[in-house]
Amino acid sequence: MNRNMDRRNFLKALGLGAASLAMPGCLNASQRTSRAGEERPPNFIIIFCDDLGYGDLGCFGSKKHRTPNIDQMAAEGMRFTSFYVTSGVCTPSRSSLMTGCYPRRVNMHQSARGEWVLFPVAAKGLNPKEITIAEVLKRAGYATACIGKWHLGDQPQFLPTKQGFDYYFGIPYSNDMGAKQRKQNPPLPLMQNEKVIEAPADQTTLTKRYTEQAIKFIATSKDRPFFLYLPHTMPHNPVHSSERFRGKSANGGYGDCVEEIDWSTGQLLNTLKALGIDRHTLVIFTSDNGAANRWGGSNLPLSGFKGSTAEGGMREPCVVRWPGKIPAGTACDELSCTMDLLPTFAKLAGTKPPTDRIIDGRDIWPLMAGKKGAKSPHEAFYYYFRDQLQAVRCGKWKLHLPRKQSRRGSKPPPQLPARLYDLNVDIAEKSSLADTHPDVVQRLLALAEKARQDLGDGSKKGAHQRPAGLAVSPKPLLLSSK
Ligand SMILES: [Ca+2]
Repeated sequence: MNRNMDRRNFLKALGLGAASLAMPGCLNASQRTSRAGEERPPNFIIIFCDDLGYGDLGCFGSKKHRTPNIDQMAAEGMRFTSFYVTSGVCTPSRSSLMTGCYPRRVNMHQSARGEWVLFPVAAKGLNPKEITIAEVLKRAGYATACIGKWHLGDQPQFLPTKQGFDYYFGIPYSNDMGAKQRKQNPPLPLMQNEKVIEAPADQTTLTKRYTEQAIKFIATSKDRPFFLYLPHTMPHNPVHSSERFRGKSANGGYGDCVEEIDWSTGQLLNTLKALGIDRHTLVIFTSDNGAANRWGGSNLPLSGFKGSTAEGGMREPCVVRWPGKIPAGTACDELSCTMDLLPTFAKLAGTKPPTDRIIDGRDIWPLMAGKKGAKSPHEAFYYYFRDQLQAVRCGKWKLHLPRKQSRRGSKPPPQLPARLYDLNVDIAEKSSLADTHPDVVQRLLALAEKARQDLGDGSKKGAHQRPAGLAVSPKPLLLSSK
């Protein structure tokens, strides 16, 4: 891109005239505070894929997918190689990104009916009383937008616009939850703010439309700090991509999606450069959980898949870029997680995370900044599957707790023994050292007990859980009649 291309020409090249920049919920030029030339709080962009695996990007070892833009982002920034989500599935994982808390803390570890995620017309939703990362930043003067898949409640009181986002464009839950897959469900809704604008959503153009919406939001918000949360619908199955990418990758429809997301990421980074805000913007690229054991994704070299507490279910590829602030071409293997983004962003925005409640995340700016000797702020990290605590990590050690297998069936579930892995040398969790390191097992069991008391385990409640939101008579999201 020509660096001298001015904003108008750039936007024209993207097919975005000035008129198309008028977006509901965004302030106009006279309402904005220009901070150009001053040391100002950074903009934040979180690109959050759905079910993208640890081994699905070139910069994380994929030989199948062409991801030059994300690889370039990694070359200009930092790869986090021990970056976790708090669950192997969508809803609980997203509740942690939004609140900086474990899913059980905010009671979003399963649906009101005990399912592993929320389904359409769910009674449950992220409690509006929780203070989301968007609310923290909005209170600090940020423009905020959520563009993509939400999945934290589809009732009016739970939608993004009620959780700190000025603007919302996207689908409220997974792309396999429409009437096509389950007859009792409403057609998959595409929403703008609180209104269904298309049903069923044309999924082939979703990534493209999200990208256009994201660019519009960035352009409209460029003179004030902004927070863009871009939770892509892809590459969650059923995979769809626009014509330009369809059938072009070496890995079927899944690879097509990944390559379109890579293109999308390049478009956003080019937009930041063209608008002159590249050096004012921290961009994070990661995923909500690991790849599933079918559909074409890869978690290699990790073992396990989406929905499990193996590393492959919960350790995500993560790239962080902020020119001039995050050292280029580096990697960080210290344990960190999506819960850390709320306190980290709060600090960088010159504000504080909520102080009236427990926040599990910690400020990881020293890690991102490449501060010499910086260590993970977490004594322990807990791996839950639905309501069950299944594993704990402390430093290089990961202990899979002895437990009954959760699978239901006619036979009694088998008892699983404790398994201990040194993740520094055994990232694929192949050789248990439980027998030779009983002291480490005891130490991690004690940490697990702390989590049980605090967050709960199975039907046992924790001492410091907070309630989810609950709708009395949930209704489907339908295309409004004109
Ligand atoms: Ca997911």
